[in-house]
Amino acid sequence: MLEKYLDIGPEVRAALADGKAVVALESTIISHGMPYPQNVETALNVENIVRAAGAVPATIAILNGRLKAGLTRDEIEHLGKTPGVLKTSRRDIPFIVSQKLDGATTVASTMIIAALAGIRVFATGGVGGVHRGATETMDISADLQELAHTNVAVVCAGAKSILDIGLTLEYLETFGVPVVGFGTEEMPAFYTRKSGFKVDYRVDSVRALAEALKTKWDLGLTGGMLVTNPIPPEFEMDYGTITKAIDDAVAAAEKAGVKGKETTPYLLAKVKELTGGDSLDSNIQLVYNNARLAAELSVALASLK
Ligand code: PSU
Ligand code: MN
Repeated sequence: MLEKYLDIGPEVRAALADGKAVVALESTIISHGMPYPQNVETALNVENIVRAAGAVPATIAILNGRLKAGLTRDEIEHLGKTPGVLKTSRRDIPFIVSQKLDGATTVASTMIIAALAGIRVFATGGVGGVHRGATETMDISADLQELAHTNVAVVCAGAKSILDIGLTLEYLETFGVPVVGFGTEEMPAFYTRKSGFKVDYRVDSVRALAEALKTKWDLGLTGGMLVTNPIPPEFEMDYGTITKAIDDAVAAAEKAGVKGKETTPYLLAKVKELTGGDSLDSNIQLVYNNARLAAELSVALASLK
């Protein structure tokens, strides 16, 4: 049944069959999160970082209506330079697939396809969350419901303050999603190591993280875990600069009447524009840092009996 929809790349398939470490990677970050050619370059470097840490990368997308776990270099290049590839979250999958379209997968849909393929660890930059003003707009990313239900650990650099980080944490608590700080008590805020909010658990070793995940799933506690990994200090942005850019981006989005699935890409692009490219450098570096940790986590998880 699954073969009807899902293609697992040969390298990924072999690793999964041997019980070896595999790391899922998303593709909305390629098509909507970064400009060409940095997006393609970053996606390929991320794959190499995962390999160097002893795991197999599985970049995930929908191509020509096929769910893909593991892309070729040409497929990554195609996603990176084709304008208008559809941002695909959970609700979009049936249409992108049945109409044989290309879709760049968000955290939510990457988790879905990873789980179908049997991949348990996923690295990205930032996750979606509860937007500022959500008490009025009800704009809450489908990523959070996916974390509530789908058994994939997501390694990220925390949440951007384009979101309401406090409400995002409340929402995750309600749905039983553990939020872990890797080497930190404080939830990182993507471009900065601090956000002013505490994580639920600080974990200092990859082994301890793998044991917590295994325990969760052994006990039938379905759903994911949000592993937040602070940006390395040397790539951190100035707090005042990024906060101002984000506030201005949120105000611009409101003024322009941006809604629905356009909101996050609009805010990301605006922040990039307002910080004159500095935020892109930080963004790339934190993704590399997350890829490394996810690969180590996946290796540790594969070694637990
Ligand atoms: N946050 C980022 N970078 C991103 C995204 C979010 O810092 O690239 C992307 C991810 O693919 C995430 C999606 O899953 O945006 C969330 O979109 P929405 O808020 O529409 O659910
Ligand atoms: Mn939304």
